[in-house]
Amino acid sequence: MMARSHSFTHAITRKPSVSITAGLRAVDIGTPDLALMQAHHADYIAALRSTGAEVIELAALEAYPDSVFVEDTALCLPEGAVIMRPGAPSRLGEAAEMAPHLRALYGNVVQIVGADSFIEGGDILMTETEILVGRSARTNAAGIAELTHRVAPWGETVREVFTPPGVLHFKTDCSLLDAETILSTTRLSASGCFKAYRVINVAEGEEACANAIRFNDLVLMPAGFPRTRDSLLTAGYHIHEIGNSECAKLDGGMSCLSLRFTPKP
Ligand code: CIR
Repeated sequence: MMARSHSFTHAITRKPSVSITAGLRAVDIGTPDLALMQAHHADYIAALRSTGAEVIELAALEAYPDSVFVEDTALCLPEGAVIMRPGAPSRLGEAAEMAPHLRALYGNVVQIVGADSFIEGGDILMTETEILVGRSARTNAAGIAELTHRVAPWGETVREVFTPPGVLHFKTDCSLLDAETILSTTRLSASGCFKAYRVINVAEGEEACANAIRFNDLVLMPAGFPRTRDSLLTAGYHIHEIGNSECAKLDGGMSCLSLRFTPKP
């Protein structure tokens, strides 16, 4: 059986725009260098392709500085896709830009539409059995309630979980490694939200590498976190490190750069 949470035939990415220098950031630690970000992005796409998956590269959208972070625009499930309603006003229009690309691949595409509903893909972790969603500055109770309602006909269950204070997205602090295992910061796993899973905590001081992705046989993680990398290697994962210095200036990591899915026409 296909592991729905990490076996994928497709991914969608979007090229970074020149306007990326105006991207949102919680704390200003510098302006991203576009050329270096493009080089990291190319490495990321090559790693996804090396697993045999088809990667659809969308054109840059200058009107949306954060549009390289496509994960926030949709949730791709085995049964269909859900178009999100990003809580950052400057990002709201990115969801409509993604919708036609998913409609071309999926028979079932539904949309979060409530005027008060806000939800971003970075706050959602799909596992083999459930969909975990953390409330954040971008995702509110109405957004979670609407997601719950939209995916119920597909037999999907949504569980609301805790997002550590001051963290942009729930998934800034965790990733799925396989059907049973989650990589997490201690500040998140201490909340007890992963009791049903095996948890590997990132090394102390390496919290910025908790946002990784399992994509087919690979785990893509940001470069520069040797203690966590070594513990994942010891646990038997195939690690591929990608430079993330420029996305990190905009609070972005491995998961935000793609939508990963197996389309169901
Ligand atoms: C933002 O603040 O929306 C972007 N600068 C970063 C988005 C990162 N997205 C993600 O982790 N899913």
